[in-house]
Amino acid sequence: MKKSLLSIAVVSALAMGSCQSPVPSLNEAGIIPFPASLEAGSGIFTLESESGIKVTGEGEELEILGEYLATKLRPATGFVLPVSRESGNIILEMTSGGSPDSYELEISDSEVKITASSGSGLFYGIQTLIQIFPVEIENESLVDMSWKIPQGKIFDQPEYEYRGSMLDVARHFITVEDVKHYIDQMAGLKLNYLHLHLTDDQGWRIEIKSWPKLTEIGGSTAVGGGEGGFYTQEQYKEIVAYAAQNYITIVPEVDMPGHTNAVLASYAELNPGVNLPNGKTDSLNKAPLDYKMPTTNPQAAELYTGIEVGFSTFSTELELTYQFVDDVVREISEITPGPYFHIGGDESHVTEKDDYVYFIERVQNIVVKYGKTNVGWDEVATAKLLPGSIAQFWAVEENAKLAKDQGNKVLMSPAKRAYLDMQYDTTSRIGQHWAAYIELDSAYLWNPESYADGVGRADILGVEAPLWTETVTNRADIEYLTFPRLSAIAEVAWTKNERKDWESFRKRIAQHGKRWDINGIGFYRSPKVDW
Ligand code: TNX
Repeated sequence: MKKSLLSIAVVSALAMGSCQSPVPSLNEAGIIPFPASLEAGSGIFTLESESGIKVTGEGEELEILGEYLATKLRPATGFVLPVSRESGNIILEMTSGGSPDSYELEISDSEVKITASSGSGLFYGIQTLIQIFPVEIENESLVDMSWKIPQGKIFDQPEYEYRGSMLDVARHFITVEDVKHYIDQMAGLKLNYLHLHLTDDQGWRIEIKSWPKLTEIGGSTAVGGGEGGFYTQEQYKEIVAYAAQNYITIVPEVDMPGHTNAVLASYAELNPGVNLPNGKTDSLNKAPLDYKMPTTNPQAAELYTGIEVGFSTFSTELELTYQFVDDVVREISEITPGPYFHIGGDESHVTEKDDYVYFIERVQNIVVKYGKTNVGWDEVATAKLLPGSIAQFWAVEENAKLAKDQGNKVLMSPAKRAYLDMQYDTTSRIGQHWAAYIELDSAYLWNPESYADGVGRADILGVEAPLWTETVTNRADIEYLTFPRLSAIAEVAWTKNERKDWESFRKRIAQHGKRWDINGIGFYRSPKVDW
């Protein structure tokens, strides 16, 4: 019995070896996002048991990057792949000069060499190299096959400096472990900013030591009435550090003055007394029909577990509101090394226009006081933005234009293309469709620089794909809505528009599907692709 099992294993291993598909040319390797320039050679390079990784140039990062690459290649190959300064036929070289995030990758018959002038550049070169290896490289255990890759040369650099995604950890809490898993996927796509939507009507998800009831009360539930959750500051730091190891910067968001019911439920003294919608709104994204002007109300709001938006607001006249904002921005900024602080500012339907403008202008200064650059949803451009502030376009083109006219940059997240919570089609098991149904080709086929009237290349900081989580409760839900669309958005953000090609993307993404299968990632099998 044992023997026959063994011989079946041997035979199938041999068969696998002999049937192994021919090495595709570098043009056909499933590289996503597609590189800035690529020249396919004719030969192949073979990774062997004697191979090693040699790091050269200045910087302690090099050893870490070498180990990172080795860790990716060891399990499936079973090779030792020592990392050293002395020898190895996979070379990571840090040079000086060159634009940040750019790298060169050269594969010859005897060696593979990645050259860059920054850690991020080398990291991106490593991601490309991993994608050039046969998909079986993703396996956690030994695969008996030869590890051949096509020769050629790549020079690569991103079109946009900000390439991001957002997780709404407020509507449903997302655990540290799941955020890290998301970061792993982002890293493979050369995305470099993770925006965390930390607060909303349904939940407050970050410990604030000077206002402890925010998490105690405000963090205690979620959409649908689940148990909620929050990150301690230590856990948040852990996410920040994990992201940094993956060359990803965290952008924290505290959404205000609307989307603040969780705060108003935690601290009565901050509640101006706009009451819950009580189901009296007619559809998503509309203010409550029975809205009345705020009155002073010493009662805390009730916790909210529905999915209406636009019914809550801070009092913009109350001094305590600004003390609160100051404390929150200070505590979060202290544990956020990245340059940005997102103040939300969307859908404040029950804040008077003048009050809204006053609030945004005042809060911008608090953010700057703590050394950060403001980011806000496009509505913030109806206020006078500080120089350098960023407006995140999601819905209203005129707002994006207002930001540009003030000399501010725009982050592109058009809901009709870049919202990962939109359904693919009418049969999608979760998601919303108020903005659009977004099939994979729709997520791919748009050009940030011609999308919003009057907003051109020079006005755009980058592209971000947000995942709102009203209908998302676990990792499987995240993966179903995110993949393959996040790969499409990553290419929109990295690759120049003239080098994008849907037919080529369709083929390349199919290879990623095989990788996701090996990694147990439950992606949406779009009918637009032959998986
Ligand atoms: C609009 S996008 C919102 C969010 C919702 C999302 C659902 C934005 C700035 N506001 O509050 O979660 O729609 O798709």
